[in-house]
Amino acid sequence: MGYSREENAFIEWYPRGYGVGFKVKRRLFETQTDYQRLEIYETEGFGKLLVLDGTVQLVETGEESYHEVLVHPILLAHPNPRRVLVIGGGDGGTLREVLRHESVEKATMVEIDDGVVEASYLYLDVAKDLLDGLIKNECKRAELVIGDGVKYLRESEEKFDAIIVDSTDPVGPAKLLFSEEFYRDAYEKLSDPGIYVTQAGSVYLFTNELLDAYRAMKKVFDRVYYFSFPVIGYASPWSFLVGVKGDMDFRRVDLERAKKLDLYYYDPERHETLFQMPRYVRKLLEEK
Ligand code: AG3
Repeated sequence: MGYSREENAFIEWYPRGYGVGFKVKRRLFETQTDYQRLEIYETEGFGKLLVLDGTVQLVETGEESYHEVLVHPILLAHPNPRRVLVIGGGDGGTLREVLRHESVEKATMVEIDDGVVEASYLYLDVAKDLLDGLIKNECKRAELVIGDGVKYLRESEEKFDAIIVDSTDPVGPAKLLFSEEFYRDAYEKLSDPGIYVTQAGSVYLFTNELLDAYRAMKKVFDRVYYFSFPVIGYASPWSFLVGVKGDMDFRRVDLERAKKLDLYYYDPERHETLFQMPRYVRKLLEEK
């Protein structure tokens, strides 16, 4: 675990000495926010790189590999997502994808660290215009709340058709987002039908954290699904967990609506390929 910064490379180290890295030209920005250490690098071949507490959050070239897959499968499985909550995701990539769905009337992004929003607006070409609008509170269909997602959800009096957790790993500020208690709050605030998705770490390297989250979600949601996908910049495949409230089948997506989105990375016509996994992971999930 940890990371190394060499003269011209940034490497994130996962357990057992597995590394994911980028050759970098220079570091553009570095700061300690109220919550974490934030760095932005210019990479050689993947645009800019955003790092929080030594963990890779995204590279500009390839961020679709994560944002499309986090957002579109669940919103295309839901019959009519109108109200969406994003927790985390301060770089704006997730919200940007949410707003591509015409059915979405209002989306709220609750990010704990305004340092991430500001640095992403200033340095990253991910969702600049959107972040600018959010900061000025000028977006018609979207709003930004700087605050703790756990608290926000607990105190919210609204219901959401979809809740998307785009967090850092389950340590530090994000730990509570992977707790049974939080899943209960989320379930309560989902409409019926409603759908929840969270990123859930590397399939191979964070298997225990993944199983813990899966087990906790099983206690709360009516159905829980696992899927994984290669994500550029992370120890792939990366896992995602989906929780459903009410009667909805996450194995089916609306291909008519999908056509309008003109996706680059996630392929709704091959939706079933999301569900492939190593046999031992399937066995472990079945045991739970
Ligand atoms: N969300 C972070 C996923 C976790 C990455 N973990 C890691 N590299 N160890 C990404 C935010 C993108 N909107």
